[in-house]
Amino acid sequence: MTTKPQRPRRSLLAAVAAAALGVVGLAAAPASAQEWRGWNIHAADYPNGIGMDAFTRIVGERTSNRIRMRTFHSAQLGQQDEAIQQMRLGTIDFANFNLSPFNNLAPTTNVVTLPFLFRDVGHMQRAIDGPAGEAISADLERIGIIALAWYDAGARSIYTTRPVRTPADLRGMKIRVQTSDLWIDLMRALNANPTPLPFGEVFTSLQSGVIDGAENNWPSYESTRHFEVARYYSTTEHSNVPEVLAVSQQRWRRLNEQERAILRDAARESARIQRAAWADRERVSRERVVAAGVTVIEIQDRAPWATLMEPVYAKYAADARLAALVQQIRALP
Ligand code: BDP
Repeated sequence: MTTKPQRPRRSLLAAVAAAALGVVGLAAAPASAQEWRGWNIHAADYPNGIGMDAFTRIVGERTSNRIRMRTFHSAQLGQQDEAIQQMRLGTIDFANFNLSPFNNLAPTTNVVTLPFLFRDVGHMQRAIDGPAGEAISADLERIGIIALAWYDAGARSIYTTRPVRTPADLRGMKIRVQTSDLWIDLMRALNANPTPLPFGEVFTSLQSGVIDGAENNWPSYESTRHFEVARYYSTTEHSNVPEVLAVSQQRWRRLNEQERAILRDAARESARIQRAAWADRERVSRERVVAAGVTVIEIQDRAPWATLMEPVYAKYAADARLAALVQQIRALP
């Protein structure tokens, strides 16, 4: 555990006693030497790790290391649902999250998870850098998370241990999803059997036959080596849910305006770096899995898939506020 700044209300006596006992974690750290802990589910060389490392480097430089940040890559600090809880409690200070694990906590994140909503990456970026991002930031702030910038996560497609060409092929197959009601309903709408599991358990679950498939973008499919056990990748491209680079409200509250501006700028710069790295890695990951003998099933006609998604829209975009956001996103160029 890192040392945390002392709470102002603690009595001097308690502080002295704690110091005398050498209680780790209770001793006061000078405000000038903050050490922030960052969570990343991916490896350091994944585009998101590259983006986060740029963020921490820029913040260090611009605050003369007054704010020192360290990212723990490869889910060293736990899986994503625990990490979200830790961030709300303030034991993780910053992180990059996919927005789907917030679906049950922050309603507007459902909108950007909705299947077949975005026409392409540009459309997704205009939404998340604009109206969707604003609405989601407000929602996340209510649960103690301050959104600073948005990362790309490409299109998610279904990959399986048996070939899937049409929605009918998915019937009854156990498909891993992120922990989100929307994702469970989405898979049900496709007549699959949704199985929520942490990202870190997907490989062994595929291997042991607990699940028959999962869904993700090219870089995650490749970097996790899921492609070694699920050999069919069907380009359904059913969701383009983006990601957030965020800090915990507990930390944010203690920053002054100048420091906040530094963090916001650094986060935006890191997003530019992540997005460029993302575009490259999508191509490279696809090439790698194809070279490794994966069968890519090109889904030419997505209409039969999209039609089945009506119940998902009826349930998750029915609320007036969310429906308005969907309309606003659709109206974007
Ligand atoms: C990846 C996201 C990561 C998610 C993972 C998942 O970058 O944040 O945890 O998908 O499916 O694409 O759990």
